[in-house]
Amino acid sequence: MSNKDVEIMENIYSENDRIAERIQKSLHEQGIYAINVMGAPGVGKTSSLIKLIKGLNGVKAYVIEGDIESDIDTKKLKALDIETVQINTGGACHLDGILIENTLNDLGLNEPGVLFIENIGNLVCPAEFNIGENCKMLITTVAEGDDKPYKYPLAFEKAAIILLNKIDLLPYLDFDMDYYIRGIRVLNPNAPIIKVSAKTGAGFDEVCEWIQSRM
Ligand SMILES: Nc1nc2c(ncn2[C@@H]2O[C@H](COP(=O)(O)OP(=O)(O)OP(=O)(O)O)[C@@H](O)[C@H]2O)c(=O)[nH]1
Ligand SMILES: [Mg+2]
Repeated sequence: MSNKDVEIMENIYSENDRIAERIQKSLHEQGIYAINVMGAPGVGKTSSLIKLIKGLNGVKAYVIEGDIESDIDTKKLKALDIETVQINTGGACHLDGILIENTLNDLGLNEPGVLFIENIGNLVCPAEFNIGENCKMLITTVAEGDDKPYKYPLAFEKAAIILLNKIDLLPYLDFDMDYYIRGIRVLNPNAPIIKVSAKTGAGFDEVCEWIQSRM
């Protein structure tokens, strides 16, 4: 990358951070706690949101769904009466501040609660952009392999909480739990790592307690 390219990238990041701060302030004033949900395609982001929103009984929940194409996840959530709006990036691999700011009005946040923002399925780019969230939640799975913290460090480093999903599949896989956790701890000494299954519901009580303690 040339010096000019580096300068342009720095400007993009700092402009995005400025917008993200504005979103954060506005959400805070409205009593909204925002969680940026990151993870590779198919790790169970939408399935986990469904479990979490059910578990956060009594807390008003809103969702922004980020996808490159389609409104499949939004339809799934709306069928469960969860207030959801869709963002389609049409190719971009992550959500950014402008996209979120332009979408918030469509959500009509009318009471305090929690806003889950399901980022584009991608273990790399979403970690680079703040979108006005209070914290980042990373979802990984036993099916992706135990080496992911070593290969895709930034998402693990930035996460305030890490869910290891699909633990119901552990009997069928060679997943070295110690190796996985050691890889995370080098990058991120403190984030809780919670083993969950969005299929059986295991582990989600603990995640809900963590969210409520942060709100
Ligand atoms: N066995 C098992 N399957 C799961 C679990 N969680 C999700 N799945 C399945 O994994 C697939 C993907 O789940 P989604 O919730 O759509 O994943 P996602 O991360 O939202 O996917 P994208 O939005 O496409 O990136 C679906 O077939 C789910 O039923 C789990 O804990 N165990
Ligand atoms: Mg999804």
